[in-house]
Amino acid sequence: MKIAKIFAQEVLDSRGNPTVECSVVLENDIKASAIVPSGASTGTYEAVELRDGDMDRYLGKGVLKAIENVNTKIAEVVVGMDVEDQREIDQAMIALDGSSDKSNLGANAILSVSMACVRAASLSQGIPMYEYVATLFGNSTDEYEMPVPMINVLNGGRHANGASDIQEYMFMPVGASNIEEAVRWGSECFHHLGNILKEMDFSTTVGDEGGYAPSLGSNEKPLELMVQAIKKANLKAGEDMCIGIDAAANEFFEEGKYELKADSMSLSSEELCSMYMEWVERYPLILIEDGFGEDDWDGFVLLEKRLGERIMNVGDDLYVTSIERLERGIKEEATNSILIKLNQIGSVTETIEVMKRASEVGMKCMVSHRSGETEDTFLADFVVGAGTGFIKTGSMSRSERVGKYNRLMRIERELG
Ligand code: 2PG
Ligand code: MG
Repeated sequence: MKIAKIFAQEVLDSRGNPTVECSVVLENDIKASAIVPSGASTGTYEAVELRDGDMDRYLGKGVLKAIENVNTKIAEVVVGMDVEDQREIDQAMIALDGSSDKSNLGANAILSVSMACVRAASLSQGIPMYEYVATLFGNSTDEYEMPVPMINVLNGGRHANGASDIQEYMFMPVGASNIEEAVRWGSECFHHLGNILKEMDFSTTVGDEGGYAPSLGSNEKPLELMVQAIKKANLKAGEDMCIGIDAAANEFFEEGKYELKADSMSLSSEELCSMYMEWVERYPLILIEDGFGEDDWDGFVLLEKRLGERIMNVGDDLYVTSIERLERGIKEEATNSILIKLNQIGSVTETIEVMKRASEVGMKCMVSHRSGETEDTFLADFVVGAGTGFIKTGSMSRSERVGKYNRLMRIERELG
């Protein structure tokens, strides 16, 4: 079905900052919209999120230029195209932009159109979006693999001022038999953790991704409290429920050292790697994301050599969902897993390309939200269609996070 019209508008993300919502109208009058999210601990090599820089509007964070680009330049190229030609649509926008980092039109402008087209095409075909996404991946539409959620219950780093240096501590219900059980276990552990914090007189206010953000005075303490919460929930730590962390180590890498303020420690890559190894011995820690800074390839390689057989060693800022950086990671055997964020690269087609390449070489893909999220649950359908097994979408609080879990449970019920 041909695209009759596209238009964008400014809406707010979960931090109250402007972001781009795009609507696509087809010639059969079907209309669909999508909203792009926005990160805080962004990697240097991410595609460019176009912001107006006009300090009189939203402290410079307005996205009116990106919206103008959708409504004029992109509309001129995309209107009249077949909405099911996702690759052609994305390629046309990439060519129109002409830069290597989407800095002309803005990755936020391009991705909003790209995502809205996926949703419009699925509506036009009268199928659920996850099914349409499965066809984009070339996956079977008879069987679906539901993802293991990575539930970020303790927020630190750039997502919670004054909390841990490590950005995220996540429950991973690996032993749950389905999403409904995984979500219930996650919620129960989250609330037990809250009670433990309360009893210890720590704050239970939440950070950007809905996890608690207490000042525990140590980066290790959260792991200990999470194990307590797992036990309180009558689950087996390491079997039913495991733990993952996103160090987002780039954010505490200063002049060649990893500065862990909560522990008053300044560590080399090697020392940091040893710290992770101790944690893996002591806790049911099965995943470490961005254990090192985005240019510290040696750090990742070291961790991969030492722990690659035991844990998921995930690159996020390291790869920024870019095929070039992924190829380097494959060559150097830097990690065994990759975090996937649509807005790091800026189009659905390029995201799929990266995920397929990673899967081809046996790497695991974790599809991820951003810390500035929206009510759009695109990600839930996307991960089910992709069938790559993991979704990272925040805590069991705040609707922009829980919305994705709710959508996953609805999909599961729909699939029976
Ligand atoms: C991350 C993300 C999402 P941000 O580092 O993985 O949790 O954070 O969106 O701020 O980059
Ligand atoms: Mg990360």
